[in-house]
Amino acid sequence: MQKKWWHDKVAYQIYPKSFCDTNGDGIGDLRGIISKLDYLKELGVDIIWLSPIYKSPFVDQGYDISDYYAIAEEFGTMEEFDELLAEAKKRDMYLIMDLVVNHCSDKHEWFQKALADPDGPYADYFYFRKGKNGNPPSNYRSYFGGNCWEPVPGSDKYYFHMFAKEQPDLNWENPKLREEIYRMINWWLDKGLAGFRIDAIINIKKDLAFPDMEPDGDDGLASCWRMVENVEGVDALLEDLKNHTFAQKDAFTVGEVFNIGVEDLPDFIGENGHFSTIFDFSAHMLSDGEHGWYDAPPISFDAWKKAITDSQMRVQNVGFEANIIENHDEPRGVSRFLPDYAQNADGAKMLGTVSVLLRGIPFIYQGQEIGMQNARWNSVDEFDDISTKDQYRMAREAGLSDAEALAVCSVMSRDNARTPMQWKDAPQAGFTSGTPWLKVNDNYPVINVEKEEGQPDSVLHYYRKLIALRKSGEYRELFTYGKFEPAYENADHVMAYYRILQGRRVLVAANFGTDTIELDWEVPAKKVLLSNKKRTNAENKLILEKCEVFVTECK
Ligand code: TEU
Ligand code: CA
Repeated sequence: MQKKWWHDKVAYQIYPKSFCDTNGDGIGDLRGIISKLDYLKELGVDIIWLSPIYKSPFVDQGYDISDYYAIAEEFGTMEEFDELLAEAKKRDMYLIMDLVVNHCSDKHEWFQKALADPDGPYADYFYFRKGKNGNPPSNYRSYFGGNCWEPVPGSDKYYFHMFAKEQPDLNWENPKLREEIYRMINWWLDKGLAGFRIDAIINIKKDLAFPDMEPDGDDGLASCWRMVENVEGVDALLEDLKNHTFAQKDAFTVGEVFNIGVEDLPDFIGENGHFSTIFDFSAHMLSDGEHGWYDAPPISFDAWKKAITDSQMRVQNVGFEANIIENHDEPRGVSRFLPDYAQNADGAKMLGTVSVLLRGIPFIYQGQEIGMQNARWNSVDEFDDISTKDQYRMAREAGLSDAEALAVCSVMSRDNARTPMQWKDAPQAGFTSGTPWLKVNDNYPVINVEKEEGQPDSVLHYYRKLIALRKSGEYRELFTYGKFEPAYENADHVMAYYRILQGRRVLVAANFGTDTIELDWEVPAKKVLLSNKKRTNAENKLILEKCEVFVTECK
């Protein structure tokens, strides 16, 4: 396998709106990120992914871009962006941005020109179609609810949007549109970006006939992503994108791609794949309900363990995937994947160890490194997220009470990951001197950076040791290129695996159960590398206490 500069790096996702506010408007900003670069450097971060900071009406929190060449004034200026880029480079850190090109904002000038002339050239930057007998062109439901087709005012046409109606899909069949997108990407790469996280990119290829599909809900509509899953031809578009941009500048790209079959993996992340890597969402897909969050199945430990193991075994002979516990679209991992007795610092350390030491690029989401958890939500009115509000609506339409629907959304809402970063035990957790755009989690007096700096056994100190181990001179190659091999597969509540390289073998083992377990060594311990308990292991047995995680080199 040809070695790449990013193979042994550790990445960190910043959700700028909730990271650090320096001008008291309650909104995180670029100056706030600059002020925390040393904190990220000390954590061991190499690559920083910024969720969108482009000009936007913020209908979908910046994933609705109205000017790809401008920084949203809420976050700061282009000069401050250039300063952030320079400051990151000074610290040998790489910056990647979010590339949102399946759609743009309805306030983008392209779309405004299309509305002004639905038969003109800009209408072909989008999907404008005539309706059928006074109805929308097809019966697709958007990710955020409602029909994917919105009437074009003053015309007999509709426009297509897989997400909110304020996010019209861009027509990638149009070479002029593609050329505009490629120019923009290269403009940002020429500024010095190391690459991109690429949003919802599998959706750019549509079935241009937009055929009606078998309804899958009481609203008589069908989930729009089913149309995308069945259509051929996305590879050609992704190759065209790569060859006109990323490939020319050796950019690092991580695709937000769901449901890639094992037979497609080489095309996506192989030696000459469409992307450098894609996220492993296999554990997150376990909560995909038949209709939505309200009928999402609980995630069992065994299903979670199997998802990760199968993913590692499937990918390791093809390329690398990006491993996550959580991101801005998911609830906090500690609250989602762990039983009540483990939703604490030990649980955070177990999840972090299992994830960061896997084969692939670890992506840590802001706050994961201090063990941040889901917030407590008292009313649906407290949520900001359009997806959460739509899921609440669906739950109520399915007959759930307000309390039941609120409970479901409290577990799954994306806002759980978007409450402000908890810096200290001070008003608004030190995130802002003003009123935060979204409430702070009320557990900030206990879970915050400053407090954990002062606690040697805190999640924060543990993450620093964990990342240092992964990048250490002695083990860097093994954790980057070493083979993944499941360990103790039949031991209840135990998630364990080996990383093996040139005869060296490291065991990662975590006991997610409540009982102390004793297992015969498959390969005896040689040197304990990391543990969240003070115990030393017995010579002849692997012993793991409740919520104990342990990394050891083996003989
Ligand atoms: O998400 C794409 C996506 O399909 C899933 O994340 C899911 O539909 C979404 O989280 C709704 O619950 C990307 C971004 O990560 C997400 O924040 C944006 O809302 C979406 O695209 C539209 O840009
Ligand atoms: Ca601010």
